[in-house]
Amino acid sequence: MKKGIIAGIALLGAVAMAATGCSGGSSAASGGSKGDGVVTVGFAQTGSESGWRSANTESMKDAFSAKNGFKLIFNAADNKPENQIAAVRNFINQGVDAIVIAPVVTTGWDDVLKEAKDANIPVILEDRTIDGSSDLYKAWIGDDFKKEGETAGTWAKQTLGDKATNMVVLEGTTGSAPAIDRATGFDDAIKGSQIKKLDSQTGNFTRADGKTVMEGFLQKYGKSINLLFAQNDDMGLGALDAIKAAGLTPGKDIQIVTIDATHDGLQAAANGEFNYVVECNPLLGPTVAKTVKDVLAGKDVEKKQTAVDQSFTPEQAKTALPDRKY
Ligand code: GZL
Repeated sequence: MKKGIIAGIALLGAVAMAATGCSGGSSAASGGSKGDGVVTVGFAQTGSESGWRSANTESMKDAFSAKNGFKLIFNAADNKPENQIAAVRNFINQGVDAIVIAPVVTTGWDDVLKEAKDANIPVILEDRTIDGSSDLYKAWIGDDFKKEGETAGTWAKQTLGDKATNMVVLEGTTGSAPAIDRATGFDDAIKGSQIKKLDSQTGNFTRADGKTVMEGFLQKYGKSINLLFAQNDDMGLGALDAIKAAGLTPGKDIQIVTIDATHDGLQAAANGEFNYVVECNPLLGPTVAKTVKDVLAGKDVEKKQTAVDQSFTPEQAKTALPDRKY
């Protein structure tokens, strides 16, 4: 499989993309339009669970705008897989030119994606991945969740790993690719350290659930907690409220590492409340839109296009904040 960095794509809110493999384009040589030059795209988004999701939705809506030659039919599934599958079936019934999906969870996609394939409607995945056969979609554009977990875990091991450390974990949406892969990457990275996982529970990538679950951790483990790994900023931000309400100082009594690097997450780092933040760039819209047009024009497209992410200490967060696009 060909692998390389595609840095030359002209993207607004550019993210450098690493590309792997190729897939055959669609047979729709006309560019997919109904003869009016407008490409109709159904986009099945997860919902509006976090700041990251809001930034991703904005990026996608900007990229799939009328001025760029698209008619976007947008659906947010309230993080319910059944809603998302129903939305995709609806797009198929409407005869859209292409379907883009940010899959809430990795499972349950084979049947509806086969229906899309039978209807000759190309599917492109953005953000999250699925377990189904890669023959069922033309391309995936997103971030390397396992690497994000490894980066967070490596920081934790280097910072705390040489002394007895009790950790709690706020997991993302159960069954979602980021929750699965971030946990795998983090756990691999802390192997051999003295970091002990006291508990791990889903906070559904939301602030509210992050706060509630952290309250439970604090009631159960109290001051014995030394480290929180929150699989996204929003759950970490919710946990801050619980930690302060318990009379503890976040970033000191409990060190916190999170993933996303949204504006609020970097602000928490700049304030010294988060100790390390790993980026997961949500500005995927331009690359996804270019991929849709290339597929509809029958061009070969990269099967996997991975955004290049960075990470931030509190000092690096302070420096980065003024120029952040999300
Ligand atoms: C990651 C994305 C995750 C974010 C969360 O690419 O799927 O979903 O980390 C978001 O903030 O809710």
